[in-house]
Amino acid sequence: MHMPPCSDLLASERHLLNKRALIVIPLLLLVLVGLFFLLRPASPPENVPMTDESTTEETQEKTFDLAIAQGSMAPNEISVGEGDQVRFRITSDSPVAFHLHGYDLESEVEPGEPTELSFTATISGRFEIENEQTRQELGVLLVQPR
Ligand SMILES: [Cu+2]
Repeated sequence: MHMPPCSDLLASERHLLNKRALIVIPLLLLVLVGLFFLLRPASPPENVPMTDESTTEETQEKTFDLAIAQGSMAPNEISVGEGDQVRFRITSDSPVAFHLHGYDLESEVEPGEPTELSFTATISGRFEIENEQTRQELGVLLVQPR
């Protein structure tokens, strides 16, 4: 008696299926990895430049602590951008008539009484800050145009 041919046939078919699986599975993995790399970098670059633009173009709120001692102010140069909301917090060791030229804002500052001066920097340019009582220059405000 001889062996039925079917077992031989099955064995060769199984062998063929294994061969196909060896080719198809790595191909599927390759496609999945390719899709992963194609889709992954798409999201971050869209968000990054947006935040950079908003910080350079939008006006800002800026607060400066200005300390006057023995007739001189620190810092004596204040730089802002046109349209910025500016707030000065001024302290002095002696009574001072704080006068910002150009904007023509004046504030009396007494020792031990921090005084606030708020304004919008609508005019660009270089403006003198003076102690109106002594006619001494305390510093300058620089407003950069946009
Ligand atoms: Cu003045």
